[in-house]
Amino acid sequence: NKDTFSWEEYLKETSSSPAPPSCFRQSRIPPSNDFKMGMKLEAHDPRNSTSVCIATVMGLMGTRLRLRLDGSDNTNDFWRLVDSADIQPIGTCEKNGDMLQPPLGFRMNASSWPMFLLRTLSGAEMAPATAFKKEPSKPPQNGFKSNMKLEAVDKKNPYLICPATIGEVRGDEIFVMFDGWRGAFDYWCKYDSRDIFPVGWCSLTKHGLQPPGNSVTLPKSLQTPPPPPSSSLSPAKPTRRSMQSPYRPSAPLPPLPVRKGVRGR
Ligand code: MLZ
Repeated sequence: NKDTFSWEEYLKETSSSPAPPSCFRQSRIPPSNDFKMGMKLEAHDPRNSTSVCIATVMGLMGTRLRLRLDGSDNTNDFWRLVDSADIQPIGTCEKNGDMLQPPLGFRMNASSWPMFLLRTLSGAEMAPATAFKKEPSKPPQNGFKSNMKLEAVDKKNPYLICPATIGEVRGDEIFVMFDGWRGAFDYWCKYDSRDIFPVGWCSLTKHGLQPPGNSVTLPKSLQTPPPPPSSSLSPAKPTRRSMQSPYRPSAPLPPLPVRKGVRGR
């Protein structure tokens, strides 16, 4: 079937190999997703990670949850794995002697937070403790090598997981290049990022996998090398580069079949 992406064919087509599963901070056997729509839980505010907020499950995809902080608007949804250390059952914060915080950008007056919290939690369906899975430990070292293939979250479109290639390795960081998108979505991240997965993860967890983009492939000699990792002070920013290829075939390849669909953004 020409319209469905197959890693097996693609790896052959690009004469490349997948990064070994042991390189990733992911369970070898993906955890089950036992959450349900509408369930409430505690989550660290992605925009203010020291504060713990109430979140509602707005969607489920594979082993990931689409979350919205209660009291925030609908434009700041974020995704977390069911075995993320960023989420916990309701009551955890209080048990630790902490207080639940309004999200950054709480849409009401701060003085209405205690009452809002009370109302939010009364009668709410709380995600059971058994749905939260233990976060896997970090692999002991960065085992990635350039040109290895993987599946990675597109940070600009975080509902998407896409085929990607390791572009460069520097210390604890890796450069993730999205196949067929000319660098527009590439980023540096730590080797133990929870946003990267071994080849086959999406298929195993029944998460959609976006097929590679259809941008042209340039020979390595014409490609711009990736920029160095950003300093540890600022979060890794995706960097736009004009011309580069997501993969380096051993010989020039015919162009990939053009897939219809929306591009850019
Ligand atoms: N903005 C595009 C999505 C591009 C995703 C690329 N992923 C590497 C769209 O709206 O379809």
